[in-house]
Amino acid sequence: MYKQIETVVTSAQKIVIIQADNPDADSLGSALALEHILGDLSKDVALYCGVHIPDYLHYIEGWDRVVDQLPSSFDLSIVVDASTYTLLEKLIQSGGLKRLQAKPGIVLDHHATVERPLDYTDSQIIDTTVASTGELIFNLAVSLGWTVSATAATHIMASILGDTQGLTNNLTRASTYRTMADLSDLGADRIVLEDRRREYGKMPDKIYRYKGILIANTEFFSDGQIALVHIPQPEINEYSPLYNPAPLIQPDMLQVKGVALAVVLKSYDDGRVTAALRSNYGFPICGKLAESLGGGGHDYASGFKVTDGRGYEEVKTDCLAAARRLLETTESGASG
Ligand SMILES: [Mn+2]
Repeated sequence: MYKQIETVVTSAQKIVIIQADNPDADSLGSALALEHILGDLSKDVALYCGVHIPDYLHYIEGWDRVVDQLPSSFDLSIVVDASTYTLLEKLIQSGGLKRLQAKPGIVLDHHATVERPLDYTDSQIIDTTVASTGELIFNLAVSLGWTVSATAATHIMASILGDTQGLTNNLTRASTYRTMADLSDLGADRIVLEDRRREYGKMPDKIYRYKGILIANTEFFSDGQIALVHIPQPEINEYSPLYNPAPLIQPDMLQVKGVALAVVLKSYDDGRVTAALRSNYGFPICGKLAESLGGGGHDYASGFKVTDGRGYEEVKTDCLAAARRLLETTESGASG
């Protein structure tokens, strides 16, 4: 497949890199790394994401080159860190997907659990053995002899640190450390990267106080195994532009004794309900739980979106019921 990717890239000049509607450090780091690697191959590279790159990712230099419009022309698209139509809704709504499908395409991803997989191209690498799509891109570049500059290496490092939560979750393998060492050799500096991330991750005092509200609003279910908090539209309006509420509260929810699963549900005025799911080590249920509600993701981190008219209360009930079933089949404390 690496050779097929090489052939497709070689015959293209204008390349657009596509991030799905849930940009994170991996998708952004992957897109920017590819921008540099392909730029060094003298390609013209454009970066697309249908949604705004969240503020907490602005420590990754180059985020402001990502735009929400496809370029007027391109020869090739590369979707990074996603392989499902479900996460390309903005592109579908804008008619952009048809333009993608009319040209050669590449899909680079590491998610195992996906609904409605992208099926318009056979040039796909879905590698579930890597920690992040950035790591996949690094392996691809090394294998094809493509230059990985210090800047590209830094972006790949950001992608790995993002998906592994700083090399602490189960996506981290021995090979991930080897890749991190290779990236260091190429000039990526983790200390500088972490310092920038901390600086950009600082919250306004208003958000610090909002965290207290979220803590007060957290409900516990199933003998304290499930922590759940609801963020309704007015709170999304007031706080989301300043800070993403889920990462603000979810790590603390998982630090409550007895909690296996942390659920953050957002409900919107248009009827949409979205969920961010995180679980503690030993409870690898997030991917399956999200899948049962039309979403997807990893064992310990996933999400879903309900747009079929079910209201918040109904989605909450369905999510809790599915979570209980999955927790019952998971031996407490079993190694993940
Ligand atoms: Mn990823």
